[in-house]
Amino acid sequence: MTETPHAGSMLRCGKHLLDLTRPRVMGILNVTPDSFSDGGRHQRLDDARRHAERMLAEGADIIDVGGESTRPGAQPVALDAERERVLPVVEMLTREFDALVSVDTSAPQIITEAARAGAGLINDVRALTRDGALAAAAQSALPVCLMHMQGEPQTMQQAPHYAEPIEVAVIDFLRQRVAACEQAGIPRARLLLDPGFGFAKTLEHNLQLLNRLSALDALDLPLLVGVSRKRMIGEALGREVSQRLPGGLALAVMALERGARILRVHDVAPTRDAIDMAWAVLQERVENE
Ligand code: 9MG
Repeated sequence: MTETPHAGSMLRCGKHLLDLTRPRVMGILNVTPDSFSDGGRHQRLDDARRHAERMLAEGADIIDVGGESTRPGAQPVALDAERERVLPVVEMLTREFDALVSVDTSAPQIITEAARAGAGLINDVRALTRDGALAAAAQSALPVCLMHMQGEPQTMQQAPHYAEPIEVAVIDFLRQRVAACEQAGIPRARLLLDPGFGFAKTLEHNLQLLNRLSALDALDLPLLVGVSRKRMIGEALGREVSQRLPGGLALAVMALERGARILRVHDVAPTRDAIDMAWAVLQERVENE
């Protein structure tokens, strides 16, 4: 367990200040066609508003808005479609709820436009590797979550392989991306890291990575973890997506104990309770040992 807060435990996210000395919940708001009704722009915005309002009421600290599916096998999305899905939602959530909005994107244009629309955080599963993404993120002045992945969502689950132990591969990759960010003018104090559960990883890789998550302490940056409803739960327990909540809560608590400070989830209320309960136990250990 990470007992001392990171130097960067207060994260400036646009006009919001995120205190990472206690665990935070990031609620997932997918605005992809498979997640929302196709009843037109107003209907989509209404659906997004209702879903976000519920997650905020249940205790979400951040709403992560994404217009590109990154599930294994997913096709890339055209820039105009991503813009049309994401930007009105970011704008609405910041204006109507004053919410801390994160944008799940790899596109430099969306990074720039989302920052203008009020986003407070960039969540990039491609760790700013797209042409122009480093510069756009540097210019936005927003914090960035850099995630580990090998290849692209379309093909990443076709026999993922690592020459070294999985946590070593993840740490090496993230260390290189942190260096690239610093070179591009994004200071370490604006970075979060994510080991990328389910991204180019077998079940064995995912289980090992969770067991060895504390090894990422070597990078001394706050950790974000997403395990909610993921295939690793289905594979380990034989559960369909709709039956994966208990497995996801177990993984979230284990990730918290191994240093994660932001949990990216679909089910906000049960996750809030699970991690707040686990945190109370962990704090007792810190205070009384
Ligand atoms: C967009 N997205 C899907 N899964 C994710 C995960 O595990 N982490 C982050 N940062 N983003 C994710």
